[in-house]
Amino acid sequence: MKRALITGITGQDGSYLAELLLGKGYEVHGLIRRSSTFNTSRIDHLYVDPHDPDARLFLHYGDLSDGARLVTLLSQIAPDEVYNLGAQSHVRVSFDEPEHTGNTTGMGSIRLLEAVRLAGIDCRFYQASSSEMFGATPPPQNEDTPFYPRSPYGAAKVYSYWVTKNYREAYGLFAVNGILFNHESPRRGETFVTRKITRAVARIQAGLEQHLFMGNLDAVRDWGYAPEYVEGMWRMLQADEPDDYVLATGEKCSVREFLTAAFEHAGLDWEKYVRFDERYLRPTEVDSLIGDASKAEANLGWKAIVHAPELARIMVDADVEALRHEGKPWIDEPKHINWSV
Ligand code: NAP
Ligand code: G4F
Repeated sequence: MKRALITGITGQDGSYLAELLLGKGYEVHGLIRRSSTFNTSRIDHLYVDPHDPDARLFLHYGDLSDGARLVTLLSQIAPDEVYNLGAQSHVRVSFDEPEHTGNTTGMGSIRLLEAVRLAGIDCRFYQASSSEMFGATPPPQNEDTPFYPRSPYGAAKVYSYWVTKNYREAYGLFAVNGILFNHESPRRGETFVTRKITRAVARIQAGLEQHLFMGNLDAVRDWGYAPEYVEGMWRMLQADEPDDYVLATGEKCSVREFLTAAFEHAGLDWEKYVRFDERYLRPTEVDSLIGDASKAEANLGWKAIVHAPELARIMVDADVEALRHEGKPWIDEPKHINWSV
């Protein structure tokens, strides 16, 4: 049985990746942060009491700011695969908390890499790199595109990208960077723009809210569907050689277009409800991210299936359903990914 360690297991991607790996028969270990309230809602459905002999998901308290704890955990767990998904992942928040973002999103990665090295284990390492690293460099962006980060978050991810590459070259570690463009789902955090929109659509339709306050509607992103992207992460670690890969749909969509698709799906005209609020602007914006994932398609057989308009419909349906059930928004999430491509 293969053993994996996931940092950020309580996040959007961590929860889908844990599902994927458990489905493949892995023993999965997750790093979780101690918090005064429960923070495991995205993985509660996967949890089995560790006393149960069939339990294959194990959670460990820890933090990417605590290097000694990471060394202890790596030594004890001795995973075959490490997925570093933990981060302060919100770009706008990184302008408010630049030092904290640098400490977790940047330094957290080298602490984990160093823990792998000090523990002396033989494992493969995935680093959650980001299209945000391309920042001001115009699209289309691929693995050869120069980085020009436009936020403390983007700069911290560039640091993590390079130390991952450095540990590959310096120590022969099977370490890869997945340079992922925006990917969303009904489990997306409520303050990222897609989920903020689809949640508002459901609440406006139900008569619970009248307005949605937004920032820059002209920004262009390449939005894909998160469950497909965690499959790509796994494929990167199964390759014969370690390498860095872009994952993206290759299709552009502005925030305004996503708004239109989401509101139209609920039979609403967004212009009646959306208001501008400058607090959602960023000191420096990333205007346009559109990825070229042809290397991943050629080498890993990975290709995005769900594109932005369908993604908007999936997310609106899930948020409408969540209001009905007053529970988790992914109860009836469609299982329609076809991995034959
Ligand atoms: P997310 O939902 O915000 O999840 C972030 C995870 O990191 C959460 O589990 C969070 O724990 C954990 N975390 C935060 N600070 C930590 C710390 N100091 N120590 C340990 N864990 C910590 O993010 P996501 O969308 O799943 O993204 C996963 C990774 O991919 C992130 O590194 C993100 O930057 C990167 N990425 C995401 C996208 C995207 O479009 N989603 C694109 C490119 C790259 P709590 O639950 O306790 O907060
Ligand atoms: O949803 P967003 O906050 O995502 P952003 O900044 O693109 O970052 C996400 O994708 C990155 C990959 O490229 C990840 F690395 C990162 O961790 C995160 O997952 O904002 C998208 C766009 C921005 O241009 C923003 O200015 O939407 C614009 N926007 C307009 N109004 C808004 C809003 N963003 C948010 N969060 N809230 C608004 O009201």
